[in-house]
Amino acid sequence: MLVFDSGVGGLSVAREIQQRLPQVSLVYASDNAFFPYGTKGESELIARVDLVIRTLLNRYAVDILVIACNTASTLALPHLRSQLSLPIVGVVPAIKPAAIQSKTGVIGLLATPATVARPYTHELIREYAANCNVISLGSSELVQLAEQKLRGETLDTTAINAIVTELLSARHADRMDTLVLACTHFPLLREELAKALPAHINMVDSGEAIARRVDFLLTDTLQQTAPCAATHIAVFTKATKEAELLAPALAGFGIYQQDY
Ligand code: DGN
Repeated sequence: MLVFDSGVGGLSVAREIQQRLPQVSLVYASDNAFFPYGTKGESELIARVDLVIRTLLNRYAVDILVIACNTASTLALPHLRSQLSLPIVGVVPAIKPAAIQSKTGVIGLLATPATVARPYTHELIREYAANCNVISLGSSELVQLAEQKLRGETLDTTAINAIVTELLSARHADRMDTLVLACTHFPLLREELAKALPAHINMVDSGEAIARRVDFLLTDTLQQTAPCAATHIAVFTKATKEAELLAPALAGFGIYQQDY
């Protein structure tokens, strides 16, 4: 299985998959050479994701592809599905479960500025949260903070507090009871966000649902495969010192740095 993101955010999804399917081998790929995705043009990003995924698929035996990045999934899923024949699971904002869970009908949506602006996201809101008030906020800063946290750096929590204050200053935000973490980096900051948010706000992300979907898709394949030790590999598309600093967060993974 290949789990792909622009950085380390997809590890929040990979961890859910590993927890549910510890027997499955996993390649985690971080496109750190092109990080962050949130600021890239749409055609440039589709071409980049296409190139990196094809290169990885040529190099590793992959039975299922997980695009563990909302910014890439909300843009490139139709393209990838039309080009590749393997099953592809995309990670998109968890608007539907949030709308089901919310009692007040006021939902926060925290994502990258690109995901917040995508027609795909607006379509999800129209389809599943038409009766809700969705308060969206795009933040690139939280993505950087999540990367810093996994590198073991001390975090500037005033930046997190400022983002939460901005979110809660929107009209009707006093009734918000559910917050969608619609960037795979953000569950890595769950503790810090919980400290900054009022206690009654429940955070929802896509990680567990993705692990369930992967489990469902893999069940047939796994039953046919003889049991063997699972291997975990992390691939970075650019060799940097930062990637080395991530080693503690990647315990159990063999780390490879390749220039793509
Ligand atoms: N982790 C990515 C996401 O879920 O949108 C985005 C991070 C980025 O490259 N900005």
